[in-house]
Amino acid sequence: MRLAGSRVVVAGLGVTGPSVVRALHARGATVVAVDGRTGPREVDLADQLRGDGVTVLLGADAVSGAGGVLDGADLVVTSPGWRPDNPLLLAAAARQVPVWGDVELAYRLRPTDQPWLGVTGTNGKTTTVLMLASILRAAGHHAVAAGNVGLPVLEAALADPPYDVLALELSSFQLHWTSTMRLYAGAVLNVAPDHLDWHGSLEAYGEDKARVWRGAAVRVLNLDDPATVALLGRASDPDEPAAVVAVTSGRPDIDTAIRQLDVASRLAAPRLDGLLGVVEGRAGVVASRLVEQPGGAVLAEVSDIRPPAPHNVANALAAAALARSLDHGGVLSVPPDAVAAGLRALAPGPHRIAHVVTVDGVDWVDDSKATNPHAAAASLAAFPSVVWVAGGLAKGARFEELVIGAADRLRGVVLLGRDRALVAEALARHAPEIPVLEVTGPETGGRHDGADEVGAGATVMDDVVRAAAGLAAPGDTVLLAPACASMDMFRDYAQRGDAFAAAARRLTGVRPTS
Ligand code: UMA
Repeated sequence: MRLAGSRVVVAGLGVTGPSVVRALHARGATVVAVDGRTGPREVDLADQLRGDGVTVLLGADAVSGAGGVLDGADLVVTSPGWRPDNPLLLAAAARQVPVWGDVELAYRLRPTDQPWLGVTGTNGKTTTVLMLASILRAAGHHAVAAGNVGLPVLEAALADPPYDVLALELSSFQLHWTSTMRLYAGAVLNVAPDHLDWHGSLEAYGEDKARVWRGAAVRVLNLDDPATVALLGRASDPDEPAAVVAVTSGRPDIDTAIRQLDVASRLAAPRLDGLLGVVEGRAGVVASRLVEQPGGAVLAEVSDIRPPAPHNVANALAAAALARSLDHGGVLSVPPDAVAAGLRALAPGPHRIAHVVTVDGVDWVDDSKATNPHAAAASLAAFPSVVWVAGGLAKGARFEELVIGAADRLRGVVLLGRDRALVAEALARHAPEIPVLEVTGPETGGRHDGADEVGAGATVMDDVVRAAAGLAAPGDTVLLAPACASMDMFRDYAQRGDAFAAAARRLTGVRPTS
């Protein structure tokens, strides 16, 4: 599609939208940008963009799909969070106006010799792309992590000077709105129920995740996650042969791995071109047609991976497989020792099982990034005796399995947020003996209702930590692992984690160190 002279509607002016507007405007498109919010941030941004000649419409009417916004439109470029059943996007579909996501647009505009590597999965994506970018940089390349991790893909793809390679965290939302995008190599880490309200079903969610493999030369998957193995079976297409590289945090056995893949794909067994796993504390390639040494190669020590929890070892091996695939394919050189160097250079991200403070024998830990039950289960499994702080927006998730799995580690539970009753019900059913305290507070009632006030829950955290302190005994961990999204009370998970950490320090009288 020729962008110059075309009329493009840009849906959303959050983190992604401004990069889309700028890219389109610079290419001579007539841009109409819309956002349902009318807060001071949106008003300021609208003023700036109007100054550049962009039409900006704010408020409920602008995103209703009515009122002529779509008249004459050749294309809609949507921000990732917009649901497919949003009235504006439905109206575009009814008029047969194509809808792209920002990732699709970036793919079409990128330097054509720039390879893209992508990571998706319910959990671990951010950590894995940060590992991947670090490995690529250790190999001497100008590389960056972009996408759901925070840096809009367009900014990375159009950067000057251009990046040699992009390490992309791709959410199911972003993948949903891609059509022609083809990665050089794509990884699926795991698939567990999340964002079901957006996708409509677990199956549709999985299908969108599998788009990370579509047309890729190399498909990487986590063998430890049966749902991912099954997804590979469903996504296998004889017309699109790809190399398959599996990773496991356990001892890798090539025959077992091939059998697992065979079962998943039923008829056409996908090729297994590489298997990465762990043998006696050393992480590396154990069997591979893609590596030079048939006997395998050690890529890193498990102690190079921080934290060395099993799920994180699988993340690191997926990052290693993606990076090394460039080398095997003759695209960019990534020597084996860049893997260990890249992993060692990486500092753990904030709000991911981050230790806040220890007072009176109680550890306070912020895992605000655990925004779904699957992530919270991994987090709870890391501590023997926990006062669990949970709740927020459930996004269609259920909490039964999580509570059953964690019940014997729970000292007590403090619940907050709009959907806390769902967690409370699961606790009442499966762990009735565990004390549960509920904290109520101001809630914005959802993120996209045009409300200007966000972060109204910040003060509630003082009540939360007081309640948690009352339940905790020496040796316990007070763990914020909400299993829910934050946007009912906070701007995002980072603000929720910061509020928790600040309240814990206030309560315990400990000043922040930085
Ligand atoms: N909006 C409307 N109407 C709607 C929906 C949104 O007007 O129906 C407006 C909002 O008022 C807001 C803008 O659209 O101004 C927000 O768009 P968005 O929700 O797509 O979010 P962005 O700010 O563009 O951020 C997005 C990702 N957000 C989501 O996918 C929800 C960010 O991931 C990502 O970092 C950013 O793009 C980078 O380009 C965040 C996230 O929560 C971290 N991701 C989910 C997750 O990790 O679970 C997928």
